[in-house]
Amino acid sequence: MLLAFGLCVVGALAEKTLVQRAASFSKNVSDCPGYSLHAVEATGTGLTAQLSLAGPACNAFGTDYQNLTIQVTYETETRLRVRIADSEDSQYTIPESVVSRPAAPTTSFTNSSDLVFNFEPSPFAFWITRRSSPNSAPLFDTRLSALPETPIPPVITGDESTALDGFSLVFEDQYLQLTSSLPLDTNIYGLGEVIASSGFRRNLAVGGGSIQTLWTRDVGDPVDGNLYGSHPVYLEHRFNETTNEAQSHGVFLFSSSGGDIMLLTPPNAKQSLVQYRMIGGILDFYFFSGPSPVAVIEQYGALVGLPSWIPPWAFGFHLCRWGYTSVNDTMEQVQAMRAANIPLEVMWNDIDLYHAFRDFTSDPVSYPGEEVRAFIRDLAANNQHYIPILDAAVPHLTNASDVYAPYSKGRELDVFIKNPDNTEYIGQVWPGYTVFPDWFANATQEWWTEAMKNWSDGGVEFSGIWLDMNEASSFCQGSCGTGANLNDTSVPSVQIPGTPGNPVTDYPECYDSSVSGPSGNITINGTSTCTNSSSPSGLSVRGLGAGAQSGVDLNSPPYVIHNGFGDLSVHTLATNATHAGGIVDLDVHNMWGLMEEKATHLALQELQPGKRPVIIARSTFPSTGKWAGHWLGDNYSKWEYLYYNIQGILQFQIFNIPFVGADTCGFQGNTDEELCNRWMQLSAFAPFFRNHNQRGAISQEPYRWDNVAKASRTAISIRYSLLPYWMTLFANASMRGTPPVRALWYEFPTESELFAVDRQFLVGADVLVTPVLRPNVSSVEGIFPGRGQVTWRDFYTHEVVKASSNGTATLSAPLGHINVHIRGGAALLMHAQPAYTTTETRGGPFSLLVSLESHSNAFGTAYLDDGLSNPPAESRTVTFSSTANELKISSRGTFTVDQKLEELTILGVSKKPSKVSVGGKNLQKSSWEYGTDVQELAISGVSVDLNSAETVVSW
Ligand code: MIG
Repeated sequence: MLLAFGLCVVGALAEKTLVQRAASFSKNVSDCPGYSLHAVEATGTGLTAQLSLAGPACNAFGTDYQNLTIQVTYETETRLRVRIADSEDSQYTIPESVVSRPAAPTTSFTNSSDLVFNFEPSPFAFWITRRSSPNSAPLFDTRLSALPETPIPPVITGDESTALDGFSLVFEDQYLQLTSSLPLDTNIYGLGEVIASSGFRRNLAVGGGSIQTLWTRDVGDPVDGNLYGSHPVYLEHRFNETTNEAQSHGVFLFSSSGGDIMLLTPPNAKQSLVQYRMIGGILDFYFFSGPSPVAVIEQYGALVGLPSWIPPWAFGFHLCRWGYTSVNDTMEQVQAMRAANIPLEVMWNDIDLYHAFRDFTSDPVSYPGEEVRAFIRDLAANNQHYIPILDAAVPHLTNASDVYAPYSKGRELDVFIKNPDNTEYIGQVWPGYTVFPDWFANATQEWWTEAMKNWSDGGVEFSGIWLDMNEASSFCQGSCGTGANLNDTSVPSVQIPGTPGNPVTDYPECYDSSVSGPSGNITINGTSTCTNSSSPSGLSVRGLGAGAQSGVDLNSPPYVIHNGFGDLSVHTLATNATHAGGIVDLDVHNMWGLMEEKATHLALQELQPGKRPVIIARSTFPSTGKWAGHWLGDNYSKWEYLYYNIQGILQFQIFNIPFVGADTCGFQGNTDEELCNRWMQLSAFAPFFRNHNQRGAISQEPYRWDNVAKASRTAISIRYSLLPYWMTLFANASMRGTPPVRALWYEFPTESELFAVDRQFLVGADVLVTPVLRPNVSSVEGIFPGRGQVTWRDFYTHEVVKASSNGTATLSAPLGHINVHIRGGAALLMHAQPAYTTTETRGGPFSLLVSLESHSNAFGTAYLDDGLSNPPAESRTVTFSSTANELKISSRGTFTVDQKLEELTILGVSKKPSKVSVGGKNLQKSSWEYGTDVQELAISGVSVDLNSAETVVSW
């Protein structure tokens, strides 16, 4: 059967394939001699030294290099680089043109850095300590004395390659291994992209662990398998109960190579381990000293590049599906949303838009260019936007009667990836046989920009771009051109979901379509047939050890990484596909998506000068955030995936790709009313908010069910009122790499009960979201950080949460209600009149919500600009700082804010004031009210100019 490996098709929820692997892993590596160090030289910014192989080559999975060069650079006070490379420089390294990094330091941080590089020469090993706490365990430690002495049997039963023995440094052409010890009780977050069964905090349970395989892969959201993006970076948090000291740091391996990162805690071990097993490239490590988790993420962003500026409209609600059959069908969605009064900001089209699945086209019958243009202009007239899909593969069309310019022009400019013999590399995707842009070729950018321009000129006047299939995905294994009839443009139709023979039949856990009907279109609460609500039917978790199918292909490196598809060329380009300059895809596979994102961003900058490009992409790599945001791919319409949504958002905050969100209501399978209701509400608190659905599944636009419509209106109006807060958080991301969405422990790093919490999240520091993640319940339990020292107020009622002694509280959560709480001490600038679009919302007045901590203080800032220019030419920062009976609003910057602050709500005012004044003038009694129950002072009918340097409000 031609099924596309579970991609876009309804299938098992998670892969269960356990594949045969080489049986002698540990033996190979235990013979490796390691290296000894000599010729150390101090440089102005660190040191360099030579490493030579310390004994006979082991050639475990390739050929050992005799000589290596190590360079240690104290790049800043918080960032240390340890680069180990073959002295002959023949291994692949990522060029500056793909990921540019800050210039080399000009001053010496050798003695001021909080990170200290220590080493022993023979066998060579290094460890990293903190200058500020010299007696703590090293942050990273490759010494054999720090690692287990005896061989460790396979940690994953049945997968011999998870046995460990021999921890020397191995540096071969096709295998690089480095192992560090980690404290037993440490906490690791990041490494990706993954949906981890263990949750946001990675599994380091004794006798187990997890493997992060680095190989970008087009696969519908398996649990614990490698998927779309490759991110060899982790955030580690250590907490000492005795001293109550908490510190975070980060470790990043700058490599595009395929590999496995093993996170393991052997049984009976004294330590946990992280082991890197890379099949190419060099060992180029960066360490970030934190010491707060937010600082680690900022330090990583400063290295790889800060996230792009996001315009306000991108925070609006986006609607998409695969299966809108025509421009009229698409237009009807826009009308239906309007009729239901559910805000719609951005309408999308999937590949239905295309003529014969071809990039840069629109179908002459169902999506005629001029009709698409008229439709998009209508949207624009209503302050709405349009985003179309753009697939990675370009159809290979040589028939003279069927001219397709993107191909013929690209061929002329020599922009496509080649076979080793210099012929065109041919793959196969929706349009049939395809070629793939080679981002390393000289003319590719120019060609891509022009193709995008022609597309837009032809009617598809996009505001932003959706980049799909860029892992890069190809439906055949290896080159499919060889010996094939390339004029055959037939599409492998059986792969398309929703066509006869491939119906979409799945429903959320506990949904009984025989009772509730196959349409799911019911308007009562309680669609669930689960008798108890404890947990949805568990999803099967893929065994940790998947990998090669059987045997080793000549094109496959001897060490078989745990790629979920087995052979590296399955469902993607062949590893020997060749880029300009002779680079083989094996070395750069993981960066194809990033390079396309960069090219698309640069194209948008050229086509829409001065505007902030909006790109949502599937395959990501370090620095993608500079160019694009991300959606979490082909998730399932299942309750479990509603939960996974949260860890996905948190993970991409670490990666500095903060503009992220899931397919709301679920992509694969059919959703139901209740799941869609909860999901619309959760996603209203995610950075990127889009409802997207698979072809052939039941419709799930939010207007389809009355109660989903209602829940959506409520949540979207809160979202739009919080837009100034989102814009501020994202400005801080673009200026400093500060993560907009945070795990609870980031703000409370000494509260160990929070380290594994991933069913709640914080938007910024001050907005705590506690969503319902299971069916058929009307309450939810949440934890309220601060151990009783922090006041959390309900966003809707302003009541203070009364948590039990362990910090938890059970909250009422009927369908249509999402719990949101405001932290004591917060001051949030908001829009007073959330409207149908963000443009209209932004045109209205502001309001301010102040929540005094313990009746005494609050603080907040708001960043304001025109929302358009890139980078912002002018901006303004307004600071709100409050004591028990006074609020100071100070403002600085060059941007002029037209809208006035008209309403202020101050919570935690302990008694009714006798008078209230704004800017020195007493307010009339009718302009303010005091509510004793929730200690709320509500001021209205004022008009505070946010441009004036200082305004004092007192009571
Ligand atoms: O092979 O364009 O993840 O969002 O709807 C499937 C059709 C191709 C995969 C994307 C999904 C999109 C679908 N695409």
